[in-house]
Amino acid sequence: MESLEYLDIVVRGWMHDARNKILAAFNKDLDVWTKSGRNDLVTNIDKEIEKIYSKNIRLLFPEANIIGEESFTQGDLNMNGMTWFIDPIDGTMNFVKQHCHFASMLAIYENGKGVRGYIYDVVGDKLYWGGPDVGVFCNNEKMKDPSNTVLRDGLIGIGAPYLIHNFCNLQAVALASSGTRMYGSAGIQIIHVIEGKCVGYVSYLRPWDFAAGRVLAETLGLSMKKIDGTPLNMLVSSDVLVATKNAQKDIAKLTKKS
Ligand code: 2AM
Ligand code: CA
Ligand code: CA
Ligand code: CA
Repeated sequence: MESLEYLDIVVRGWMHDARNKILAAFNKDLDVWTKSGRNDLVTNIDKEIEKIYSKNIRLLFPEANIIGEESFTQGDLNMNGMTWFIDPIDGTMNFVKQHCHFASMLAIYENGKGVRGYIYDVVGDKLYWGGPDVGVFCNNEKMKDPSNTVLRDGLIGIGAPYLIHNFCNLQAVALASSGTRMYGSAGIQIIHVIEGKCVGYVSYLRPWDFAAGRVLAETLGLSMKKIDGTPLNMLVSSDVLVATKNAQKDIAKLTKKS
């Protein structure tokens, strides 16, 4: 990759354009379809934004792998060379029902290593972006590493199905924390962890849900792994725990195999 600094300007521009399209859609009728079930929605805006991101990426990097939620087909996936992950709207249910609490996300990996993550809190107009060589920014402001708070002293984000079904004994984790939060958007919940507003977030996630967050979280000294402490596979959906290093240790003591 030639100039990451230039690429950041370009990608941030794409995301600002996407934001304008998404906000304009609040005043129009949406086309909404269900995917795997009635809780899993996609709209014409999700599809449109992903198409625009893909087209922009292809123009600059014709050879790159693109793994996007709305165009994903299970096939011969690999992470050789450059790979982009696209989640055009993360928290589509919130986009449709609340007009807030959703994000737009992009990530860049080179030979499997995270290079850039971009998570845009669209309604809050806060774009969190960066990577290991530059650090993490919120818009133009450099972020500090969040403090290494223990579970007992912090809020924990948990995906609703995991808490309801007590996956891996997560109800004990919720009880040991200062409180539990659920916002229905992985991107928004990961923002809360990198900002130090929550000590962790755990959910079942797909690669485009956690690709950007992983780059930002690890750059800020947070842990992002499976609940059992094993590394994430960027091409596989799994349980994901992003947390301060201390909270990760506390959670490891309370969780069990499910
Ligand atoms: P999405 O809105 O981009 O689909 C809560 O639903 C969070 O989990 C959202 O970030 C959502 O991303 C993600 N998620 C992952 N798999 C999902 C699924 N099968 N159904 C609904 N949400 C899913
Ligand atoms: Ca979806
Ligand atoms: Ca998502
Ligand atoms: Ca999505």
